[in-house]
Amino acid sequence: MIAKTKKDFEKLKEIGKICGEIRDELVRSTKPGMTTKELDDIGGQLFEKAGAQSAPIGEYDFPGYTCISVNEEVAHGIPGDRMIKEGDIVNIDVSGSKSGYFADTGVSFVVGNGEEMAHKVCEVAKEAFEAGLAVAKPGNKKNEMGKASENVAKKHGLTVIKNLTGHGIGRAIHEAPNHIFSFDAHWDNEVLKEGMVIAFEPFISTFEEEVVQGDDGWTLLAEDSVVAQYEHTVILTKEGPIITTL
Ligand code: M3C
Ligand code: CO
Ligand code: CO
Repeated sequence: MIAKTKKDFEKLKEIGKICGEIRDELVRSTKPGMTTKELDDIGGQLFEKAGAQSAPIGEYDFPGYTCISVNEEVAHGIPGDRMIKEGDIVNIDVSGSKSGYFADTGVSFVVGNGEEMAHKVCEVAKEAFEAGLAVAKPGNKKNEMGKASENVAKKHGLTVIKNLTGHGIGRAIHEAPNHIFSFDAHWDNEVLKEGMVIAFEPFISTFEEEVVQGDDGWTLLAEDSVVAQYEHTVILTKEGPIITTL
């Protein structure tokens, strides 16, 4: 969407704050020995307390309030009886709506102490997000964001997952612009606009460039590499980006 009115900004910030707080609470609650379903149930309670709705459930009938993906699971992991262990790389992706406005945010992190490479991909995913955000200005080409994020991955000897992209958001979880690439998609000439609301979400890998669909019809899997994501919802303005999900 293009945010225009005071109400648009207020409502986008309200649901952004709710999703950001749920994400942070789920990260804090993640302990070895817990199942991903136990974590997701906390997310469900927090959505209810905030008077907000889970977007995966509301928009897609996804079997969970949030998406929780562990190790080889990269995204759209279904909360279930998988037990979280020390050293696991966990992605918590929280998206929701309130009063018809949406937000989407995600983070990957290592539970306790893990392999150095797992910590590194998480840090680089955040750095790739920040590099894209630095050029997320009305009037710039959308592809500047992808270029900046791919350059960060390359600098660290890592790759970007090319078949997962960011997206427009606002009055639905996924809306125009349909794809915000995290790599140099040179054919993409679209220009960023004042008030545009986007979810930018680079996925950084140790060497792969694509994820594959799992047998459950939801989970997106890495075949052999370690992958991390970092995502926020952002309103673009000429005064600078407003991150609703901080
Ligand atoms: N929040 C998710 C979508 C959840 S709906 C099941 C997203 O938009 O960030 C992703 N899209 C692709 C991978 S993760
Ligand atoms: Co998301
Ligand atoms: Co998203």
